[in-house]
Amino acid sequence: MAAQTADALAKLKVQDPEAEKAAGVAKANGKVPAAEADDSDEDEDDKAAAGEGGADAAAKKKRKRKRKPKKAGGAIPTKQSSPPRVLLSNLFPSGEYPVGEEVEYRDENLSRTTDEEKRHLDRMNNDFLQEYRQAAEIHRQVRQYAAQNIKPGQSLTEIAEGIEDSVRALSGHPGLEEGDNIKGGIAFPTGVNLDHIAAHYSPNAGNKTILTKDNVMKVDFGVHINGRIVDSAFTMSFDPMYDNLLEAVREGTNAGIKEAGIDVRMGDIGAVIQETMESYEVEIRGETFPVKCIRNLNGHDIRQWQIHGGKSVPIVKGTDNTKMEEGEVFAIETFGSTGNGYVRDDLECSHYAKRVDAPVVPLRVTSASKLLNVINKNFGTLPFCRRYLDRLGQEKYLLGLNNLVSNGIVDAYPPLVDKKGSYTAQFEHTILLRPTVKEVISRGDDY
Ligand code: HZT
Ligand code: MN
Ligand code: MN
Repeated sequence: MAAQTADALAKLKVQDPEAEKAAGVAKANGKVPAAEADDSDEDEDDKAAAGEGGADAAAKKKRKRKRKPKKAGGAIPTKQSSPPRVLLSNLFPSGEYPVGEEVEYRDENLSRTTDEEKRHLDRMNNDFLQEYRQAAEIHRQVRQYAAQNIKPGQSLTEIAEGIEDSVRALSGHPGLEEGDNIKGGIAFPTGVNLDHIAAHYSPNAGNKTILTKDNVMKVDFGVHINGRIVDSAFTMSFDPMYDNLLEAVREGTNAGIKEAGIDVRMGDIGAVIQETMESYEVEIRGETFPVKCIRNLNGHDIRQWQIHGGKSVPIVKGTDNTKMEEGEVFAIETFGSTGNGYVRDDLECSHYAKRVDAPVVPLRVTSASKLLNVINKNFGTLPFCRRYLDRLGQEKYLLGLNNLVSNGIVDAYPPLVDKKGSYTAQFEHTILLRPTVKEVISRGDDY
């Protein structure tokens, strides 16, 4: 059995399936927060209108209609603000979060959906599921605001910080007190990757880069609740010239998601992604380019507190016979390019993460040892960036940070770039291989 399932089993908090049904589960795509769906005021109005409560109910209804909607003074808000600042748990007081897109398994795994033993396993995972769904709903609400409000002329710093402030507010963990990011919050640095930069670019202090109408920007951010990480990304542009590139990659990712499942081989997933994406071409300023998969980028499994668990999901055809397994979580992400379809490390590094298997060694450089304490308290094994150290008040930490990297305690993730002048796009979703169904946890009405 996969580690995640075993971990969830240990908690063994069995929920009453009938109570669960009665509470009603809001659908991610329907976008109905439980706080609104369960509105008791409306229930009373309905009764009065149906003549159920008689004259008393009718009078009550009148009083209610005249009363001004409650404001401030401790009332729990029922809708998200703009920019998003309302704690998500206040929008879902029942603790039941919207379900992602549930997809039945195929072929010999179709019977899992109705299998009693599998349904039992699924119910035992309720805490795990609600944590994932909460993180996913935060991702949807934050990216909806981001996609609608990011405009040419803004700086990449402004854009990244806007997303990060929203994630902190909705997850309730501002991350400025020690250990503040432990229950939930930012799972890894916000990637704001322009044009030929495919991944792992986030501005460091002093970066003055401004987004223009000609850029193709990949926005990749992560939200976690109790270490359950939702990793999802989209691409935005302001010129329809790039539409085919974006569509090729969006469809590549969707093909990969469709193919994914329990006992499915990684190589088969890579093959359908490549077939789908490379059936497109894109014309940019009069020149036609085939859309190529970036062959040295891939998706990955996700474990609790661990953004990559060791399994890779290729995005080109190959010979990887490794299978996906029950209980595993995967980030299905694909990248297309008008360039080489191959990336290399370049530019100043922003992303870092403490290794899960970091050796415990005495550190002779004082700044390294002090920085490691800060990392342990604030990020654990979750990736972080230089800006997150800055806002915690850390100064002159680069020597210490580089020392942790050379000691194999911290990994550096420099930006990954294709050929200069090329354009790259990315779409990414997190999926759960539940015992009964595949749940595309981060699916929204946007992508
Ligand atoms: C590394 C550092 C981060 C994981 C994929 C990814 C963004 O390229 C095995 C396969 C955040 C994530 C990661 F700060 N990477 N997803 N979203 N980046 S990866 C990788 O290093 S490891 C892919
Ligand atoms: Mn990502
Ligand atoms: Mn990823």
